[in-house]
Amino acid sequence: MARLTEAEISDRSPSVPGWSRKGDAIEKLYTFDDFAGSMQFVNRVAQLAEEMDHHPDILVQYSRVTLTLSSHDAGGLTDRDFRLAGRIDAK
Ligand code: H2B
Repeated sequence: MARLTEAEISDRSPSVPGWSRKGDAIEKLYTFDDFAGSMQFVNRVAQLAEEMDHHPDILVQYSRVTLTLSSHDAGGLTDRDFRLAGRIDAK
């Protein structure tokens, strides 16, 4: 899948509120009450990632989870990153 152009990335960014651009990736921080809340969220993200065959980098820091999305095979951001970000925040 082709990398998105800078113009395409700017167009797509408003569709994923809270995600910020970090170089070749987009990133979002989620906060929960405790570690169990973080892990429940991470398990839901893992299910979506497997369904879509697209996998975020996941950093768990007790009640904080940082997700970083990039398409490693394409070397940058693609439609798959924005679709997964949208699904993660859809429910
Ligand atoms: N996830 C992400 N974030 N980037 C990839 O390039 C990628 C992936 N490639 N998940 C997929 C799996 C690829 O390795 C398999 C074979 O489809």
